[in-house]
Amino acid sequence: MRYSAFEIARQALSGHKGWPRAWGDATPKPRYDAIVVGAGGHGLATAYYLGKNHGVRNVAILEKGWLGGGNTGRNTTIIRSNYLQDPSAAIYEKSRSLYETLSQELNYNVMFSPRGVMMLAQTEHEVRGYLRTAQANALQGVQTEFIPPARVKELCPIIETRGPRYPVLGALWQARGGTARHDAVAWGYARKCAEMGMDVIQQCEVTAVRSRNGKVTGVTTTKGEIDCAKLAIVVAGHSGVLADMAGFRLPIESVALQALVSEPIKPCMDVVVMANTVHGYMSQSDKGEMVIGGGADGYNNYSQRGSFLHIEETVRALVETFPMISRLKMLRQWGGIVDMTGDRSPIISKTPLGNCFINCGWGTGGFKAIPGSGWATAEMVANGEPGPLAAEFGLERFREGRFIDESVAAGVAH
Ligand code: FAD
Ligand code: PYC
Repeated sequence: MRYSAFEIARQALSGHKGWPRAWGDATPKPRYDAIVVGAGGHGLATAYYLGKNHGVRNVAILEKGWLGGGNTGRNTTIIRSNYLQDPSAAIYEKSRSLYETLSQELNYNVMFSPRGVMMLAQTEHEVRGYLRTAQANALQGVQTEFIPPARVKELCPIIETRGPRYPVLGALWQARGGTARHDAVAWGYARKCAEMGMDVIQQCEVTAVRSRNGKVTGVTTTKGEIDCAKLAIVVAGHSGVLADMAGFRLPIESVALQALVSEPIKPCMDVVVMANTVHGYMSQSDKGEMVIGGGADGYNNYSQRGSFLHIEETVRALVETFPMISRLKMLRQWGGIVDMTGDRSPIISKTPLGNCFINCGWGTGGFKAIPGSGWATAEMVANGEPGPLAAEFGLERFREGRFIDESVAAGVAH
């Protein structure tokens, strides 16, 4: 069923009791052309573009919990493409541009809000870094600019630009960056996958990867054995666990990254601000809550909560730049397990196991990448080889020392 204003009016006549389920409770079939492990944004987008762009529709998406319950439903939803290196700018900008029309494409309101993202420069070092990024972005066709403190204040009046420790010296500004509703992105893709006849199977944990003669043959799950011709592992913080099942190792560390929200207040900020020196980032949700995030834990773990230290540090850091938040009550806090690579760039790659592919390593910054990453991963799974968007993100770069260093653009201290 197409969602529309007309349909809402029609459904109102029957008390809104006639809406069909957005996706069903599928029972696994014995075999699929492709299985995607992980129903986060990246897994669902991979399945969607497999169907839409490549006509591969006999697909199951297996999720051990509920869809979007991993990092996709836990992030602070910042979307931008102001990365330094060419391969990163290409995939993040592809993604950002797909976000522009995603609601129309999925016929599902993902609430993309291109309100503008600024990354504050609060040291001379950051000024030089962001000037360099702005120049690189100009060459890459990504629209960003370096703006002076007066413009920062104009765009975001609640910022204290004068200090005390770190005055604002300018900012890297991307006017078409912004936010989207995170779980709506997962729900929108899931609904379209189901519409194409794919099986979205929740509460179905993959516990083993089966293979013969060096090629994947299927997976063992808590709902039984399922065969497949191709397997895509898209499980973010659990990538190392799945890679272990498939018989290879990854250069990934899993750590907790956390966020918190304040009580709702009246609209006071209509841009997204990342303050990477004092270390915190903030935006205001449509409900009025201030959405706040800080750094990742300094140790590896799988607990989806994060340490208390970071809550205090993040809020303390932000109070310097936004003194008005000192009077806010914080409502709730949560964490997600992010998958970090050494160069802070993702892995979209074939693996040592034949017909088994992996998408991971988005670390602290993969929400913004969901549509572009799904597009690129689907292309790789369908053709057996990475296409132009994914070509530089192969696992072999770690062996060859061909890093794509994005530790500054990642914006989150780790
Ligand atoms: P996930 O959404 O984590 O999905 C992976 C899924 O795999 C999970 O649902 C999990 O249950 C499932 N799974 C795991 N093991 C198995 C198994 N054995 N069998 C079946 N299923 C399995 N990015 C941004 O761009 N902007 C931000 O502002 C931003 N803020 C963030 C803030 C926080 C607090 C966190 C934690 C992350 C943030 N990120 C941000 C990063 C972003 O959330 C992630 O990079 C992105 O969501 C990863 O998506 P995914 O689909 O790969 O992973
Ligand atoms: O990648 O923009 C980002 C981000 C902000 C907060 C966490 N990640």
